[in-house]
Amino acid sequence: MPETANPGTGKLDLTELSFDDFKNVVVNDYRIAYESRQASLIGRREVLTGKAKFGIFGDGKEVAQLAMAKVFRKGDWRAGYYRDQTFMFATGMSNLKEFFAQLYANPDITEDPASGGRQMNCHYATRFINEDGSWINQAESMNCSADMSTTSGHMPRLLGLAYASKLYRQNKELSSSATFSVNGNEVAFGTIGNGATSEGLFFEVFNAAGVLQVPMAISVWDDAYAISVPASIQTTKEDISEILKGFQRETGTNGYEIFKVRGWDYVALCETYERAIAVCREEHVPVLIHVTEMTQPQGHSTSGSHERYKTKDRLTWESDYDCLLQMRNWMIESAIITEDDISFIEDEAKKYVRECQREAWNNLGDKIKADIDEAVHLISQLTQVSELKKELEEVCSEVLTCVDPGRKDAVAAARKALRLTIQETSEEKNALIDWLDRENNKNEDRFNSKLFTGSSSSPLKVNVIAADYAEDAPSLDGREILNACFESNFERDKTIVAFGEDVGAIGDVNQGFAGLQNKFGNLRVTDTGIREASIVGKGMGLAMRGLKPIAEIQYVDYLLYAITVLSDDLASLSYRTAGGQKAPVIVRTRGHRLEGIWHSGSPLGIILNALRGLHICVPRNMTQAAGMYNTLLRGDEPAIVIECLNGYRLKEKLPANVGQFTVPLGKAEILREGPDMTVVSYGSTLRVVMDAAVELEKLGVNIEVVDPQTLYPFDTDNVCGSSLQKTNKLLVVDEDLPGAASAYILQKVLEAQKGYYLLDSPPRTLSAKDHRPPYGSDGDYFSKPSVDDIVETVYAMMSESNPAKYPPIY
Ligand SMILES: Cc1ncc(C[n+]2csc(CCOP(=O)(O)OP(=O)(O)O)c2C)c(N)n1
Ligand SMILES: [Mg+2]
Repeated sequence: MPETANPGTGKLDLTELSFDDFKNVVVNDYRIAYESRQASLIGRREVLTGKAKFGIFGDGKEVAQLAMAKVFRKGDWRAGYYRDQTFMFATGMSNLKEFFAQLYANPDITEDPASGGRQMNCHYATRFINEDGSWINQAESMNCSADMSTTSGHMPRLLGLAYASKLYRQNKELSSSATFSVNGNEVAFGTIGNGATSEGLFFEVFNAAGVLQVPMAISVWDDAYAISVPASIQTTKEDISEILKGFQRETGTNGYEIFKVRGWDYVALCETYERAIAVCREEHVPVLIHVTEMTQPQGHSTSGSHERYKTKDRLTWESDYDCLLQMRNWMIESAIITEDDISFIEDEAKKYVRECQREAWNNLGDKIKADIDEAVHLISQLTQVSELKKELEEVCSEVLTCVDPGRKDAVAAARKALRLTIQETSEEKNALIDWLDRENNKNEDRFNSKLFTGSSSSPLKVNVIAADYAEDAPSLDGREILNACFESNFERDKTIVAFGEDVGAIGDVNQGFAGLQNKFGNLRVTDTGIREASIVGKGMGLAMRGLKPIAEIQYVDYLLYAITVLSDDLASLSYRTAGGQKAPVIVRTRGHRLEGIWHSGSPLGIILNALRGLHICVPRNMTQAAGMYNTLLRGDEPAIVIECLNGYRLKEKLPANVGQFTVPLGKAEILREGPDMTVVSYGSTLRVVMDAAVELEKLGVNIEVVDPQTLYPFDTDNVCGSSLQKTNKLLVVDEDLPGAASAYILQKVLEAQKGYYLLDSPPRTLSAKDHRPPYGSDGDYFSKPSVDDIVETVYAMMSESNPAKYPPIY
């Protein structure tokens, strides 16, 4: 195998340690790594024998993680991937019992605090909010942001976690935020596999951190493979640190410090991490630590065997250069420990890991067994009074003989018993139904809860304050209303920051932030490079560390460049940690009709489908938008606000309390009353609908126009459904694709609000065409709903139900 890295000098910094202390440290490190290896070996066996679904482990990566753990301090952050169990054990952020609890998908957060059984094994997270949603003292704890399975998906978040340190250090107004940071001395540690460095997110974030000069330490665990695909197909020159050399800082430039070290060389690793993290922490210089010559003793995961694609030579090299074996040999050669003593430690470690595994297995198994016993007991009681004794006994015996049963087996048995006894009534059956109800509630909480934090600080619970208008309230451009709203909030709350492309110097392309950088400084109102994924990731990292970011995506059309971060990471964060983490970032963007294929987007269907876990706000004008910002900036859940791109220069009255009034989320408004038809619309099409309403009146048709204001949550007071009680006719108008957001609205109104039963004619949707909107006013007219289209659609529906009164127009 190639000799690529700088060999260690064989020295560790011993200034503070006696030789005995030093030996103890090294031996303890080895024990942690050895236990971690045992966990990987046993974990794989548990999967292969059917006790767990899937396994991916950190074997072959242990020793570097010991070195990384030595320089990881309280207040620091990790954003990493599924190979980091040794690091998590060495820092104490996780332990073996939790490792196995997660492998077995234990939904109890006291057993698997990272995800409450929701994530695959080795997907780590610490809980940094309390049960009530309040923050823990992050400066006093070690912090791990929640892992994901997507390779490189965590990189944008890593940037944000590091950027928070920069803001805490440089913005003196934040010095009172000591529970989040001590003068920005915290490092954000990232880990990534060599293969995942091929992803765009890696390169985007790598560049951004070099520009920003943030304390971000990226370790690349390089085992020369990404599942079966070798480095030759992944990386130019097969060497990531080699090709990133241009990022090395030089005198007078920004940039990185880049290190390369072998993954089996304990001494060199400890030295390297010591040096790298010192410069990163003190000077806020990002560092890359490229750890080469790592191995995969058991292959990539439990899904296949690496003997299929690695050569014999490679496999032999991997077993010779196994980092544990190398560390062991070095310890014996350096007289740190004898062969006998190390064997003893290994035997003890094996026993201990087994114990942890059994405890985790029994712990979950006992609870499942208790559920099954209860279900069987209740079904047996029912058997006593039922005509279907034999069938019910079979249900019991089936569930009792089930191999490795789960909670679903107890519930499924009860449901089957109830199906069988469909014709019977008895107290025993009622008892079973009650039990099933209780179990359903518990399982709802175990498996379906915490899409949002739902704490007392939820934006859904923010006080509703109406907009207040002075008699002589001035009429301003919409953008000026927003500007006044932002200014007031920035004055009120020093933790609010806004950033995005052109947000700083010119105050965004539509001037919502105009003048605010001058007033609040460029740490609070900030330009960024063109990197949408990083903008959202930055927002996430800042929000996780107690700041209130408004992350701006210039046009909603460019949201797709950030959709992976928004969907995989931000939207799933609360759910995938079972409420252990939150990132209340506000994504500000603008869209709907204007001009051209990439400046008229209204992809609400995409957003609704990809971003459950964010509040989705579609204000019809800038005053409503301001009220939504006022709500969201006082809440603790993430949201996206899509402003109307064609509304910035329309006049609106300035509320006297422009920075205080709140628009509640999920509350629909009736903009115009009318008995003939309910027309639901949102965003820019509302103005078109209102114009159409005037035309329709001339034809003797009076429509009721409902603005849901937010699509998620959607009309929680059933305003649409109630309106249908009066009109019995429903039209949904938007400018998304046919069958996209309008289909979602139909589902809400017809199914959830039971509107179906109120209809006396088929419901309709009127949306844009299947293609993107062409450039120019004619393009707009012929591809998005126009006043004429709306008038004719409404009128046709009226005509259909009463042709005598409403003869066809043409
Ligand atoms: C975005 C994405 N693409 C593909 C995958 C499937 N996948 C999972 S792990 C992996 C290989 C990763 O290799 P590397 O980054 O070198 O890390 P290693 O597993 O070797 O430590 C792939 C392709 C994924 N999880 N996410
Ligand atoms: Mg790899």
